[in-house]
Amino acid sequence: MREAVAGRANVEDTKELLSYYSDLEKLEAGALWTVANKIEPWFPQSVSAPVLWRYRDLRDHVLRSLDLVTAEKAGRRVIYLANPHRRDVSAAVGWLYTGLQVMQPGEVASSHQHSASALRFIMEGEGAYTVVDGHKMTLKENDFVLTPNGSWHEHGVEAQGTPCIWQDGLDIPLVNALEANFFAVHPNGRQEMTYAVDDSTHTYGAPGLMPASGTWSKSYSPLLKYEWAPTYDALQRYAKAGEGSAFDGVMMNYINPLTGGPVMQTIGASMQLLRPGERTKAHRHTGSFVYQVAKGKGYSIIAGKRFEWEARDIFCVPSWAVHEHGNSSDSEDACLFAFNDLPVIRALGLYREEAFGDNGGHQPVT
Ligand code: 1HN
Repeated sequence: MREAVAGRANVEDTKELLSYYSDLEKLEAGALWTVANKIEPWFPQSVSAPVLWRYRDLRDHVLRSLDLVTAEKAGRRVIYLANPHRRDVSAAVGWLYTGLQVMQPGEVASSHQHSASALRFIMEGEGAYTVVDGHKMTLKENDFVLTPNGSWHEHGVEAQGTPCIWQDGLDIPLVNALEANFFAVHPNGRQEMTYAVDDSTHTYGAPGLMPASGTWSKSYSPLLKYEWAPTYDALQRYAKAGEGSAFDGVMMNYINPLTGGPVMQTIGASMQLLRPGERTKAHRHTGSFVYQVAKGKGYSIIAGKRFEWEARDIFCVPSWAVHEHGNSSDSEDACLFAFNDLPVIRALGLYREEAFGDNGGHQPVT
């Protein structure tokens, strides 16, 4: 790939050079100028395509898996979402994985740990719970729960519950790309539930408050479950207090309350509210995002392609793709949950953001 720009590689092939390249190749070596323009793009070139996965298309297939495999045999009964250009690494976008997990009432999946960090966003059903290092958390629709890297975790649905479906999000493609992934099955299959049910949220989940005594010694966030009701309430209050962002609407990050930073070392998460008729300005930034529509109906334009979404649909925005979101209702708000790899991008000094064009800001949809 030659480029006629000063500072870029622009070497024409000659007979001598071609034979030189083949000599180098035999020695597992090569001339940088033959690949330099490709490996040093002018701006990020995401391999991932923007994709919308419609829940109404997937839901029946997810439920079908209940009859086809046991949770025991499958380990986890999950339908993963594949990016058409990233099939080799089971990534939904960039280095992020996502899937839909389903469990029957009375089922418990065995406890395990891995180096990948994981999260769940609850989509439907009654009676789901997750246990993380002995902390049992009950889960309802639109609750968000962490299973940080290295923590023992297992999921289940109470016998008197209903089939439950949730979205899993992991950085597993990243951890595998870094060749740093370990996995272990819990020696007893199940963990002891050593703490009061929901103690994490009861202790660390009150906004603006921290327990006056006690210490937290783990490296991960002491708040492991973020419930929907206070999240939605916080967004509505924030919406009353100001305009929010022209690019993101009324958006709040889920945080580790001890650090104020992202929920996990490698994964950040947010919830954003788009007011009735709101349409955000288009922008782009580095970092990959997986969204789930928590509420409402709308559309996103991602890299020039329009996707119409409704509650429970999942879609992705690849790194540096120009994107904007719109709420297509004139009376209801819309909420988008998202998780991303921004903590990694920022820790490596790779965050960049840029406004794109100008659509006049918060324009009503016409
Ligand atoms: C995992 O541990 C879970 O714990 C779900 O429920 C999905 C996908 C890849 C690797 C590990 C879980 C997963 C996963």
